[in-house]
Amino acid sequence: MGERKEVAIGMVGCGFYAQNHLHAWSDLAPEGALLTAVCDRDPEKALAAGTRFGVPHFTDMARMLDEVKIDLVDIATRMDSHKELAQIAAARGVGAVVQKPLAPNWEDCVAIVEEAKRRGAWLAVHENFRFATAMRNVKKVLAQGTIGRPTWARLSWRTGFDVYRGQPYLAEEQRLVVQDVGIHVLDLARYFLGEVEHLTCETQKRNPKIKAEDTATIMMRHVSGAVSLVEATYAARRGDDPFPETLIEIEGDGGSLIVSKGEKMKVTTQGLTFEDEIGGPLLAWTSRPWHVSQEAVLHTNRHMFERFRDGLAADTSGEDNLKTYALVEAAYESARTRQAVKPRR
Ligand code: NAD
Ligand code: 89V
Repeated sequence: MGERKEVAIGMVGCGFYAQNHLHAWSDLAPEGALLTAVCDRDPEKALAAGTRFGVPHFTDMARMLDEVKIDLVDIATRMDSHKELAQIAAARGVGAVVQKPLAPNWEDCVAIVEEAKRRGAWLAVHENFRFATAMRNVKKVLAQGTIGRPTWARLSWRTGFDVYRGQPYLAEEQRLVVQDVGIHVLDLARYFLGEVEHLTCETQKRNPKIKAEDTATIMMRHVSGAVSLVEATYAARRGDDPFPETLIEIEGDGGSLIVSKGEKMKVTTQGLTFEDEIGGPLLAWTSRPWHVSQEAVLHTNRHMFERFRDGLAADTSGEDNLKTYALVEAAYESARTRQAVKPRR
C-alpha cells in the first residue's frame, strides 16, 4: 500500500453555499483531504467557520497562504473575485478549485485558465451538477449503451423556489438564469450528449422585481447529430416543484431514459421498461430540498481532491469548463441577435 498522500485544503469564502463545501471537506478528512484553514473577508464569517471546523481563520487569502501550508484552495466566493483569487493561488503554484461561474465574462475566464497554465498551477471549476449521484447513474446507463446512441434530449430545470432568499445578489445580476443555473444544465448536456455544433436561445424576464433574465429556452445541435433542449427558469409557478433537480428525457436509437421529480428514473429498452430511484442519500449535514445539490458537493470535492492528489486534471478542469462557458456566451449572443450561434473553440 503506497504512502497515503494528504492534501491541505484552504477554504476561501465562507458564505451561503460554502457551508456545504466546509461540511464536505470535513467528511473527506479520513480520506486525506485536510481542511487546514478558512478565509473570508468578513471577519465574522471567517471566525464562525474557523471556530465551527476547528481551523485557523483569515480575512485575506494571500496572508493565509503566507502563514499556512496549503496545497489546494477551494474558492467559493462570488464570481467578481474569482480572477484575483485564482491568480493569487496560481502565482504561488497553489492548486485552485473555483466555484461557477468561473468569471463574469469570457475574457476573464480565459485569462484565469491561461494564467494557471502559464504558472503550471492546477485549476478546476466546482461545477457539481454532473457529480450528483442521480446524474452519475444517468451517465452509467448511457455508457452501457442501454438506450443505444442518444439522438434527442430535454434537460429541464424549472422552479419557483425562492432562490433570492439565500442568494439575494441574484436579483441584481446583469446576466442571470443562463449564467447562474443554465451553466449547470448546459454542462450536463455536454456530459450526456457531447460537444455542441450550434445553438439558438430565447430569454425572458418574467419577474418584474429582478434586473436580468429569469427564463431561458435553448435548442442545441450536438456534433454527434443529436438535438437537445435545455430549459432553465426561476419563474415557474407549478405544484410539486422539483427544486433543485434537473428533469431529464433522453431518447436513443435503442430506447429512452426519463428522470422525473424525486430522482426517479425510467429506462425503456428492447420493449421493456425498468424503474429505479437513482438519487443519493441524505447526509448528516444535508436537508431537503437542497440535499440533491449538497450531496453533489461531497462527490465534487472528492473528485477534486483525488485528481489533484494524483496529479491528474479534473473532469471539470478550467480548460474543460471553458467549453461550457462558451455555451453560456453563445446563448446570450443568440438571444441578442435572434440567430443560431456556433460556440467559441
Ligand atoms: P455569498 O455571497 O453568500 O458568499 C460569498 C462569500 O465570499 C462571502 O461571505 C464574502 O464575504 C466572501 N468573499 C468575497 N470576496 C472575498 C475575498 N476576496 N476573499 C475572501 N472572501 C471573500 O455567495 P454564495 O451564494 O455562497 O455563492 C458563492 C459562489 O457559489 C457563487 O459563485 C455561486 O454561483 C456559487 N453557488 C454554487 C452553487 C452550486 O454549486 N450548485 C449553489 C449556490 C451558489
Ligand atoms: O446551484 C446554483 O448554482 C444556485 C441555484 C440557485 C441555481 O441553485 O445558484
